[in-house]
Amino acid sequence: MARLFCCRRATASRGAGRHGPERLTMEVDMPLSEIEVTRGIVEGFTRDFLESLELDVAVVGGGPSGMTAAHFLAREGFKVAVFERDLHVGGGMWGGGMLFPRIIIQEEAADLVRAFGVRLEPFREGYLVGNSVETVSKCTAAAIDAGVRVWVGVSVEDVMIREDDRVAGVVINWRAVELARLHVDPLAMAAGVVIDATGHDCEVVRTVARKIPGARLLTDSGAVVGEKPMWAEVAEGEIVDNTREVYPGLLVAGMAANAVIGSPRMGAVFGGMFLSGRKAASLAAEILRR
Ligand code: 48F
Repeated sequence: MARLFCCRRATASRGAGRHGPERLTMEVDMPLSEIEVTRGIVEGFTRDFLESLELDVAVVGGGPSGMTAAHFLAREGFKVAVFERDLHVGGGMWGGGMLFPRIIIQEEAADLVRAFGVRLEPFREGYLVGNSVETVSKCTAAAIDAGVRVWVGVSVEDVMIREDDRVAGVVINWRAVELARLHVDPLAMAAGVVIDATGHDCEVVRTVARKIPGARLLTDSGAVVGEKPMWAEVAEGEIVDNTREVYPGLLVAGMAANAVIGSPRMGAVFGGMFLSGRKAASLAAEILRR
């Protein structure tokens, strides 16, 4: 235990503190090898990476919809990983509305969010206010506890396809490689279902639409429509319905669902994101069980 307080040369001369003099003056042998640090990191990473090569579900984007979808799938026992290009998950939640770190959750989603341990404060009838930092942190902790593996700093730049152009996995590279525009070939992970939870840009769906000749999405228009300007009530009213399989093996969740179908954006209102994530999880589970 004392190892935590001192290292070999740091014998305390601070005198008796709250913890008593003995502990502070104890000399501790704490061998520390940079090589073992490196080995621990590379071995742990490699084990997890290899275990992720064949997933049930690959979730692209670690915002509220992606983390929620991943959480519910992991709870059902599916092997699920989230790929997030930032160094942190949470997507657009951290900054709340215009950097005021608060988000609005509607009554309909309150139980779901509270089940992650998040405290919500009732505001007006039907509206609850959450602290965005608390919401991200607790949702993330709950997802990881449920068994979700999260890869940060990793961008999904393409998908794998198989017979009939069915989406069969994700093609990944380091975000740093992407930013530096280095010509480095990516790697790939197979997945029974891919969920595009990339937010406003609906990047995975756009990639499929761009790269598969004649690809028709399973939507009314058959193509990516793009999000409409803000209209929170309509946006939140349509988001769960918009959450669906848009191409064989590819689902959309969250703001990506609204962007693909052509519904409005909603600003710092997040209830629909969580409900959309939960619906994406149940659709993915249905596809996998089929
Ligand atoms: O944008 P984001 O939070 O998506 P969401 O779950 O939630 C939307 C809300 O945050 C907000 C809103 C609510 O009113 O409209 O915008 O739909 O999270 C999307 C995440 O996906 C990551 C991106 O960094 C962000 O954290 N992302 C986007 N493209 C890729 C990606 C990619 N190609 N590979 C990996 N991560």
